[in-house]
Amino acid sequence: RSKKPVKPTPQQSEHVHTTKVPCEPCDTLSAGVARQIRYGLCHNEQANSAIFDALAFGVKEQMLDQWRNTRLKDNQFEQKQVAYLSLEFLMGRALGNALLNLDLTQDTKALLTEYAVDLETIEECEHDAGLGNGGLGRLAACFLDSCASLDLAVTGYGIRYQYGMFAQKIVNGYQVEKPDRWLRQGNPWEVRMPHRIVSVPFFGHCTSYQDKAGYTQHVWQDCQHVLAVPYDMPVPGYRNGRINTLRLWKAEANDDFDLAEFNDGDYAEAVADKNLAEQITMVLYPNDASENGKELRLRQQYFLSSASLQDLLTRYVAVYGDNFSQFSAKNAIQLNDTHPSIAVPELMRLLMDVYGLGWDNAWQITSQCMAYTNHTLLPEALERWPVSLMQHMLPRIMQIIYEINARFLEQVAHKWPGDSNKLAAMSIIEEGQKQQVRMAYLAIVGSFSVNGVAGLHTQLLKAGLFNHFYQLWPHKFNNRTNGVTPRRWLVNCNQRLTELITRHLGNEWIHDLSHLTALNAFTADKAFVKKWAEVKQANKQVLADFVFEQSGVRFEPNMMFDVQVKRIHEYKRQLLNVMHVIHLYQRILNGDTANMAPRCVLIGGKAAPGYAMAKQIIKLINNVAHMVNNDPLVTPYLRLAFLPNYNVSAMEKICPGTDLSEQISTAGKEASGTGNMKFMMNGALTIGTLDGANVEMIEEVGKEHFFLFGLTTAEVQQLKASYNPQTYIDKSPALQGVLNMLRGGHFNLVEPGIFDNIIDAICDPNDQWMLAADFDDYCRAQAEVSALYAKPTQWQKTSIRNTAASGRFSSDKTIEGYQQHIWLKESFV
Ligand code: GL9
Repeated sequence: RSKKPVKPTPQQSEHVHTTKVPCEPCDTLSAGVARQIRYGLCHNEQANSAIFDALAFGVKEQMLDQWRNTRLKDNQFEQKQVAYLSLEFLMGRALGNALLNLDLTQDTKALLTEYAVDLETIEECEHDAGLGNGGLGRLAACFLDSCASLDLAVTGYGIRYQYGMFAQKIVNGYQVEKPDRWLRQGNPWEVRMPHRIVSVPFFGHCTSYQDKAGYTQHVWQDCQHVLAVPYDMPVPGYRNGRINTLRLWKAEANDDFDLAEFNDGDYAEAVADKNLAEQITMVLYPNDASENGKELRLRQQYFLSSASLQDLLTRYVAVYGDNFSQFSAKNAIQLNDTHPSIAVPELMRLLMDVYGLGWDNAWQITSQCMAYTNHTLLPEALERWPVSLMQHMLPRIMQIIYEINARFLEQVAHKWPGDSNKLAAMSIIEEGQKQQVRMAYLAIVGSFSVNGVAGLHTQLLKAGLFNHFYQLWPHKFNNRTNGVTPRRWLVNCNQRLTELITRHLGNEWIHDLSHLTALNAFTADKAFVKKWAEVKQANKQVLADFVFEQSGVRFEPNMMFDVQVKRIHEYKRQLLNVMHVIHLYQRILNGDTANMAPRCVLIGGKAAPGYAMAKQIIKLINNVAHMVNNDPLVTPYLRLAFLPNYNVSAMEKICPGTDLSEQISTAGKEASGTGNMKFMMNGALTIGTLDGANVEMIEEVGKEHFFLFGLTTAEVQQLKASYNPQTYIDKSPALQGVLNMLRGGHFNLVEPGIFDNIIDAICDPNDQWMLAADFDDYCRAQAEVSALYAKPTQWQKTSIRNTAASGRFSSDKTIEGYQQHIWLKESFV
C-alpha cells in the first residue's frame, strides 16, 4: 500500500557551480543557431518561422548548463524551496525576455544580419503562451521573472493546456472565439521530463482497516490513474546565472487505464477511450473572475495539485528520506487563488496514506507550508464544489476535508462558545439544499498566511468577506500589493524610453526600480522633457500602425491616445468609457468643441464566452466606433477603435504609446489591477477611481498628478440600499443626452433593440456598478485631462513624474515582500 521512501543519494557537490558564475556555454549562440538551421529539418530554412525556431532552440541551448546547475543546487535544499501553484501562467512570448535576461540581445541582432532579417520580425513569429485569462495569470508570470532575478528557488507549477486563451475575432462588431492551438508549430522552449512522471488517482472508493499498532488506516482503492507528464520551461533570471523552472503538467492515459474493462477484444476502441484521461489538460477555462463549476475544472485543479505535491515530496525525500521534520522549514507552497486549494487535503493524504504520518504531524506540516493569495472580492468568483461531486471524484479527499472541518469547528466553538451562527458561517462545508465545499475557507484554515493583493483589497477582506477568520487568526492576514516586472514592461517593451533613462541615470534602476525617483529632477531640464516627448511620439506612431493593422482605424499620433485594455467586465466599466465617448461625439455634432483635446480612444479585451452583457458591450463599442470614425466632421476631434484579440504581446506595443490610462472600476471591486502599473511605468497619466492599487499609485505620484473621480468604496456601500439612477439622470444634461442617443437607436439603426439591455442596466436601481452616479464626475475629470493635454510641457512633466513614482510597483518589490513576510517566516503562532 505505502511506498517505502528511498534513502537519498547524496548530491556530488563538486558538480555544483555557484549560480553567480555563469559557466561556459558549449559553443556560441551563432554556432548553435547555424546548427539548428542546418539540422533542424525545416522545409524552408529561409522562412522567418524557421529562423525563429532555430534561434529559440539556440537560446535554450545556451541556458541548459545554468539550468542544470540551478536544479542541482536547489535539490540540496540549502535555501527554502517555494512552489507557486497556479492554474494560470500568462507568459506571452519568451524570446525577447530571454535575450534581455541572458544579455544576448546584441549578439542576436548581429547574427541575424547574416540571415538578412531583424530581431523584431523574428520575435513576431513567436506565438503567445496564453495559458491564463488576465491579471491573475499575468501576475504569476511577472512573479516568476522576479523570483529568478532575485535568485530565489521558486518553481512555478501549472498546466500545459493544449488550447490556451481563445483568439478573439470581431465579426460584424460581435466577438467570435477561435481556438488557440498554440502548440501546433511545437514549443521550442519546453523540455519533456519523462523520468519525473507521476500518477494521479480519481474516482474509486475508500475503505479502512486497523493496522498492527491499532491505528486506523485509510485506503483509496479501485481508482483510475492518470499520468501527469511534466514539461519544463526555463525561467532565466536577469543576468545572474539562475534559471528557474516553470513545470507544466500534461495528462496522459495510464497504459492499464481501462484496457481490462474493454477486454472484449476491441483493442482499438479501448485505446481510443484513453482520450478521456487526456481531456484534463485540453483547454483553459476562459472565465475571468467568475466560477467555472464544471466537473472537468475540478479534475484540472486536483490533477495540478496532486502532481505538483508528489513532485515536491519526491525531491524532499531524495535528500531527507522519511524524516519530515524539516519539510515545512524547507518548503513553502503559495496557492494562487483558491484554484489549487485542494492541495491542502491532498498534502494531508500524501503525508498520511503514502508516507505514513499521523494526522497531527501531517496537519502541522501542511498548515505551516501553505499560503493563500486571494485575488477578488466578487462573490461570483468564490469557488464552491458540491460535496456529492467531490465524494464521487475524490472520495478520500472528501473524507479528509470533513475531518479538517470537524477539528476546525472545535476551535470556532472554543473561541465563541455557544455561537451556532458562527459555526454555520465559518464551516468549510456549506449546508443547504446541496452541501458545498467552500474552497476559500479550506484555503484559509489550511494556510499560515492569507494575503490580499493591494492595501484597500486586504482591508476589505479583513473587514468583510473573511472577517470571522480575521478575528480568529489576525496574524495570518497580510497585504502584498501586486507588481509587474520592469524587464518585460519597461526595458524590453519600451527600448526608446529605457535608453533615455539609462543615459541619464545609468542602469542600476533595472535592478532597483526605486532609483527612478531620480527622474523627478529632470522635469526642470527642458532638453530632457523634449526628449521624453519625442520618445512618446515615436511610440505612438508604432501603436498607431498596430491599431490600423489590427482594426483598420487610423490613429493620429498628435491626438491624445486614451486607452482601456483589460478583460471586458461590467465592474471594470468599459461602458462608462463608451458613454463618455458618446458624450464627446454629441458635443462635436453640436459644434461644441471648446477646450476639447483631440483624442483617439482605444478599447480592447476579451469577454468570457458565456458573459452575454460583456459581449453586448463589445458590440456597442464597435457600433459607436463605426459612427464616430466615418464622420469626417468628427474624426479631427475623436476616433474610437476596438482592438481585437488583446493579449500580452499586444500590451507590449500598447503601453509605451499610451498617453492616458483608464482605470475606472467601481470602487471596491478591482482587487488591485496590474495594467494600471504597466501604463504608469511607461509614463501614461491615469484617470481612475479610488480602487485597488490606484490608491497606492496616488500615494506615490501625488493626487495632483492623477485624475481621480468617482464614489469611494464606503460611498458605494452606503448608497447601495437607496441607489436611484434617475436622480443622477435628472441632474445631468450630459447623461440625458447619451441615454437619448442610445434610445434613439443612433448606433443600431439596422439592428433595433440590441442595446436595450445596456440602457436598462444604466437605469436600473440594482445597478451594482453605479454608472449613472459616477458619470458626471468622470466627465469632469476627463475635461481636466483635456485641459492638461493642451499644455504639452506640463503634460510631459506629469508623465515623467508618473514613471518616476512607479518604482514601488516593480514585482521585485512585491516578491521581496513574499519572501520576507511569508516564505521565510520562521515561527508560526
Ligand atoms: C484578479 C483581479 O481582478 C485583479 O484586480 C488583480 O490585479 C489580479 C492579480 O492579483 O487578479 N483576480 C481575478 O480573478 N482576475 C484578476 O485579474 N481575473 C483573472 O485574471 C482570472
